[in-house]
Amino acid sequence: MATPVVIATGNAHKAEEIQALLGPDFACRTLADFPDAPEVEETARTLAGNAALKALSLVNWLKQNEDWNEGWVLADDSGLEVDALDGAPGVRSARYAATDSHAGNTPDQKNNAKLLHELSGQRKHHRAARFRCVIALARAGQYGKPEIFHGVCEGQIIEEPRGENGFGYDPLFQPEGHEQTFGELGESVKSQNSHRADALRKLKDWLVAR
Ligand code: ITT
Repeated sequence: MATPVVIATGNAHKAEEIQALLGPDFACRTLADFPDAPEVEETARTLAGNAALKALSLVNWLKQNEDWNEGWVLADDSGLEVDALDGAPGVRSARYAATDSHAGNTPDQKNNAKLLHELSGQRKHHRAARFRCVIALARAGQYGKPEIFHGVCEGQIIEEPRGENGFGYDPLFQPEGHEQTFGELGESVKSQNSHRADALRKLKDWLVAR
């Protein structure tokens, strides 16, 4: 029987990628299946801190409101790190274009436009960047510390968006070893090479080894 996993995300693209990467041995639900679960404010200073916050708050909510004790709760906090911008947008990737530091997520298009603006005039060799993904995995129904898995994908930021696939900064990110962006390359390449794939490979190895 497939292992139940509740993914603590409101980002449908991210959820789809995680479901595809985990494969048929895992039966995934997302926050879309629990519309009353509260939104978690991402107040931590690191991706790992925010991933743990999102996972543990959903464990608590599911236990108290749905009497949910089955399987795992998984949260992904991810972002883009650009060398020429001292690691920005980093932990603020989802709200990079916001002017108010407490504002919620800003649209991908605005975040991408701000990134290009900040990098204008920077030559190719100054546009090195990487996606990072941190996944927190907690046992449903238990309040213990979650297991943390890190994934990374190196690449560079191109000068104008290309491609319609994926989400977020994908049309601007050219992974190492490719001439096209994740926006152009599509799921089959992203599911092998991405920061999320890297973190989820480690998670699956950990589940098999325990
Ligand atoms: P949840 O917190 O509900 O999971 P979110 O979109 O707010 O969804 P994060 O706080 O982890 O997720 O922010 C991640 C942001 O980083 C995301 O909105 C994108 O802008 C960017 N990002 C992360 N992974 C990405 C990917 O695979 N491709 C493109 N952009 C990505």
